[in-house]
Amino acid sequence: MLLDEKDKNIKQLQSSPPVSGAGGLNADAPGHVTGKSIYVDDIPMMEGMVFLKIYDSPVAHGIIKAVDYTTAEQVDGVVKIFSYKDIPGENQIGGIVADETLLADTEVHFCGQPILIIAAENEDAAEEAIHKIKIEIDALPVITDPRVAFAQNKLLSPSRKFKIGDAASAFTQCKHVFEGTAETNGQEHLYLETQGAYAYPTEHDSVKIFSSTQGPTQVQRTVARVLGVSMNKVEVDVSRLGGGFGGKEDQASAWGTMAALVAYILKRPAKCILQRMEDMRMTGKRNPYSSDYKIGLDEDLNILAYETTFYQNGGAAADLSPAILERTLFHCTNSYFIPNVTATAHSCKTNLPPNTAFRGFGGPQGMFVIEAAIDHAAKSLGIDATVIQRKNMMDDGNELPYGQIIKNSEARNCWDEVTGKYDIGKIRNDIIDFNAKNDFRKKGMALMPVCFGISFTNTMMNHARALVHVYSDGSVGVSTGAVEMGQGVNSKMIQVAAKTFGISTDRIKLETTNTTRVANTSPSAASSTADLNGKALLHACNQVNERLHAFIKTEIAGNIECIVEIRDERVYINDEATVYNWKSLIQQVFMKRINLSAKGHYSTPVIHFDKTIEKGHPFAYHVYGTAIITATVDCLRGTYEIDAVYAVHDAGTSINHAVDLGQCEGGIVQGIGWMTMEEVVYNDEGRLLSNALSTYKIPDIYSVPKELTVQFLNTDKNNLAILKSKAVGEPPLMYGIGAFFAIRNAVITFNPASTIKYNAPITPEKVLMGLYNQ
Ligand code: LUZ
Ligand code: MOS
Repeated sequence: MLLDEKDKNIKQLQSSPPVSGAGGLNADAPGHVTGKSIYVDDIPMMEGMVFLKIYDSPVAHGIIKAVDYTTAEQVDGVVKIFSYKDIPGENQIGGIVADETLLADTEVHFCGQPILIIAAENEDAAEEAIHKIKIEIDALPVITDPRVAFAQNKLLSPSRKFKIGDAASAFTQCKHVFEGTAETNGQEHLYLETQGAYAYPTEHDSVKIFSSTQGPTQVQRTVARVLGVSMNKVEVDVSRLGGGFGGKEDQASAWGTMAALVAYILKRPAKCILQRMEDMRMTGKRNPYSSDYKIGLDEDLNILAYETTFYQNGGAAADLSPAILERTLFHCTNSYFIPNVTATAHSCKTNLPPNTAFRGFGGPQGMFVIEAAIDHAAKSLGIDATVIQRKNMMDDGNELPYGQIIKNSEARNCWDEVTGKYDIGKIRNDIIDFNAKNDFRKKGMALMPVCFGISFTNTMMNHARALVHVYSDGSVGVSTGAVEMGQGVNSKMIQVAAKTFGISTDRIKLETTNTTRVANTSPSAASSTADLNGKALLHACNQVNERLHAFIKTEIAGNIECIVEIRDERVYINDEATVYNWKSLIQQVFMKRINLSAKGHYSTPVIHFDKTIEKGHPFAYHVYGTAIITATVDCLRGTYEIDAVYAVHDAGTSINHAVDLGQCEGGIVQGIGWMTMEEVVYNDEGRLLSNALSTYKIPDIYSVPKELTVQFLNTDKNNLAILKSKAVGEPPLMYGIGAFFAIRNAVITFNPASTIKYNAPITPEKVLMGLYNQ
C-alpha cells in the first residue's frame, strides 16, 4: 500500500462523529492512554511471591506412562512442582459437563493440555525446570476433523434438533432446490492481555484471586471445587480485562485455579500469567464448523424449506460448546423467515484444545451457512443474492424455528435504510463499470443482514445484582457483576447511576467486580452485561432515591403533597429549585440515620425455553442491522482490499454513542478478520502451526476497510434494554460475513467457472486458486 493511501485510511478512521458530553463518557480511556489502568500483571507483587509455569502435553492424544520431575524440582529456585496428585479437592474444571481436568491424570487429550505446574522464585528457574521434565506417553489416534469424530460417535453433548413446519414435504413443493457444504474455521481471541491470575492466601483458610476473567463467579466456583472448600472462602476480584471476546468467559478459570491452588498449599502469593505463545497453544478458540445445507425456493423466490446439519468442532472437552451449539441453531435462519426448517447440530469431540465462546457464540457460524445457501441458490438462478435476501426478510408476527414470535422487527427497516442511504443501485453500477474497464482487478459487493437474539440462551443465567453506596460526602460507589473488558460497560454503569440520581458522572466511582460485594454473577457475556447489570443498578439507585424523596417530602417540603425531583444536583419541589443541592441533601439524610446504600436485583422477565420440545421465547429482544460491503480483488496476486462497509445498525436509543460506535467498528473489523485472513491451522497430529503472530494474521489498522461508516437506526421500542439502549457487543461482528461474499463475488466475476468453495476464511491463497481453476 502506498503511504498516502495509509494516511487516508487513518484519516477516515478519525472522521467518526466527535465525542461530546455525557453521551461520550469513557471512564476507562484516560487510564488506558496514560498507562494508569491496572491489569493483573500490574498489581504490586507481595513478599514471597512465586511465579508459575505450566508444563503442557507435547502430544494431542495418549496415555501417560510416566512423568519424572525429580531433577526439575531440584533446579535452584524451584519451590515445588504440582501434579494432579497435589489437588486437595476435585481435579475437575468442566462448567457445563464435568469432563475436563485441571491437570492431566493418566491420559492427555490435546496438545497444550496442562500436566504440571512449576512454582519458582523466579521465571527463569521455572523455565529451566520445564526443560528437565521427562515424560513417556503412549500415543493414541488423533482426530482433528469434526465429521470424523461424528462418524466414530465421539460427541461432547447430546445432539440437538430445531424444527418448524415440515421441511421434507415442503421440498417437494419447491421449484428450486440446492444442496451444499459450508465451512468456517476457528478464530484466536488474541486479547491484548493474555490469560492470567494472581492469588494469595488469606486468613480463615481462604484465598483471594485477582483474575483476568469475564466470569468472576465461575472462577470462584472452580477454585472452591478444586481446593475442596466452600465458595465463601474464595474471593475473586477483577479490575478490568485487556480484552476477552469470549476467551475469558470460561477459560480464565484454569489459570485462576492454578494460582489459587499454589497459594493455598504453599501459603505464598502466586502469579500465573501466560506468555503469548503459551496462551495461543493452550487455550481453545472459536469453534470451527463444517455444515451441510439444503435450501428450497418457490418460483417467486420465497424460501419454503431449509434443512441444515452442523458439525461443530468442540475440541477435547465440552467447555461452553453445548451452549454455543444451541446458539448456532437459534441463528440458523439469520434475518429470514422460513416456514419449514429442520436444523440439526452435533458437538463433536476432537483432540484440539477445548473450543469456546467467541463474540457471537456460534451465531456467526450458523448465519454463514444460510448466507452460503442463499448465495448458492442465487448464483445457480443467475440472479443477485440480494433479491432472495430482501424477499425473505422476517416481519412482525413471523415464527422463528424455536417458537419465538418476531415483534418490533427492524430487519427490513435496516435493509431499506442502508440500501437507500448509500444508493445501492449506484454502488452496483459503479462496480459493473469498474469491472468492465479493468481486466485484472475486479470488485465485488455483498449485503449482510443480521438478527441477533439478546439474552443468555440458558434462561437461568439472565440475572444480575448491583450494590450502591452513597457516602456522607455525596460521592457514590457502585459495584455490579459487570466486568469491564474494553467494551465500555463501566462508562454505561456510571451513566445509569448519574441519570437515576440526577447528579454528575464525576461523583461516581465504579468499583472493581468482586464476588464478596456482588455474588452469584453470570459472566459478562451474551451482549447482555449492560442490560442485566444496568437494570439491577437502576433498581438499587431507585431504592435510595425513594428514601431521599421521602425525606425531602417530610423534612424539607413540610409533609405536603408535592412532586419531588433531583436534577443537575439540585433538589426541586413542584418544579421549583430549593436551597438543597445533592451534597447538602445527603448530609441531612445521613444525619437522620437513613440508609444510603442499596442492593438491586434484576432478572429478565418474559423469557423461557423448553429444551424437551426446543420451543419457547428465549430472547428479551433481537438486535437488527444490515451492512453493505465492497471489495477489490487483485486478480494477478489473489490479494484483496475491503473498500467499504456501510452499516445501518439498530442500537435502540443509544446512551453512549462513542462506546456503541466503537463496538460496531471493532466488531466489523474482527468479523472481517475471521472471514478473510485469520487462519487457525493445526496439523494432523493436532499441533497448532499458527502459534504466533508471525503465522496468524489478524487485521491491523491498514487492513480495515478504506471506508467504514455506521449509522444508528434510532428505535425506542424495547423496554428490556437498559434505558432503551440495545445490546451492541456481539451483533456487529456478523456484518463481517459480508466480506467473504463480496470477495467471492469478485472472484467469480473474473472467473465464472470458479469452483471456490464456501470455506472461510477466504485467504489470498484460496482466492488465487479460485481465480484460476478451470
Ligand atoms: N454465553 C453463554 C454466551 O453462556 N450463553 C449465551 O447464550 C451466550 N451468548 C453469547 C455469548 N456468550
Ligand atoms: Mo461472549 S462470546 O463471552 O459474549
